[in-house]
Amino acid sequence: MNIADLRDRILNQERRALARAITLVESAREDHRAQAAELLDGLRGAGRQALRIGLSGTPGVGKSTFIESFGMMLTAQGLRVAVLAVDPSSARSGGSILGDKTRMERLSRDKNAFIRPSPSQTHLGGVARRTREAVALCEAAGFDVVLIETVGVGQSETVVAEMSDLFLLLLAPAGGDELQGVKRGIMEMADVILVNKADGDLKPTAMRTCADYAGALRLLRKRPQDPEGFPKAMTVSALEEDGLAQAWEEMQSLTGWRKENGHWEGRRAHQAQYWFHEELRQALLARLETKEAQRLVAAAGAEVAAGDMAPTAAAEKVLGALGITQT
Ligand SMILES: Nc1nc2c(ncn2[C@@H]2O[C@H](COP(=O)(O)OP(=O)(O)OP(=O)(O)O)[C@@H](O)[C@H]2O)c(=O)[nH]1
Ligand SMILES: [Mg+2]
Repeated sequence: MNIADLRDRILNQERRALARAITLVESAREDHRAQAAELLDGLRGAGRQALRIGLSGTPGVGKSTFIESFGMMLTAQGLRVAVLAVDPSSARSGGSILGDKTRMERLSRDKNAFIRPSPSQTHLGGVARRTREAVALCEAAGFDVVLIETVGVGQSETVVAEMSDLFLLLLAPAGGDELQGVKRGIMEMADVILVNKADGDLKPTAMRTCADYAGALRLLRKRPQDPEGFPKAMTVSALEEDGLAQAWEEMQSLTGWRKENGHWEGRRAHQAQYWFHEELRQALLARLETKEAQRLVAAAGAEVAAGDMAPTAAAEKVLGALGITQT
């Protein structure tokens, strides 16, 4: 594969080159990893930036429907929109590709849109790296907006929030005064909460739910990266394409404010550092998973169990033998 050629074709906004490059960054093969690194390095200088929007929501809340409606609205304005997904459950990946292709039927046929299903990977760290690299490729290919979707399970919201400029939380209308068991940590990540399905019989419930969340958001600690009035809760109907333009306006106004006040660059710099630390941590953990390391760990573990060595000393010994620390 000619990496310089692939680079030029991506900068030239060729979708097939982009698709091919994403396949390359998804590959775990060592030679592919090296080529991917070369490609990403070559594209960094292009300096293209998209608005990265993370979107999370539980199954059935309407993520696919929202992305289709919202995406179509943006492409109608002449914007180029890429859609990526972080799906930590490999079991679901196969099905969601098919499901989403049918649910995002109009968007997937739009020449200004690019939809890439999640790679089937169980290891969230691997998914995170690949998605991050896919985002960078989409930016280099001149997309204006990159939507990164995740179904709200476990750590995947954090992964998506840490690679997004804006984080949207999609919620369903809920009866009663229960705040749908949304974890505080997830609420704290949200820039805009969208209560979906605000249509037909569900509309009054959606409005009440929205008011509940607006109240809950006001109780959270004020974040420096927010202007007055943010984070914000709003109602939308992805199905009836209602409230989407308002939501987009709010996102743009928040983005504009953050750019003017240095928070946009600040957030990206912070995220780059976060991912550096994650990569470092994972590389170190991977060093402990080699056969040689496992053997050393087992031997030192046996000595510790027998009371022949202290835990700290044993850990130091293994790290030293692996060349991670000086002995
Ligand atoms: N009434 C109403 N129904 C909606 C709306 N948005 C989505 N739905 C319906 O909700 C169901 C689930 O929508 P999806 O878009 O597939 O939801 P999802 O969040 O992508 O679901 P998963 O991919 O399974 O996580 C479908 O039957 C949609 O038609 C809406 O705005 N109003
Ligand atoms: Mg879906």
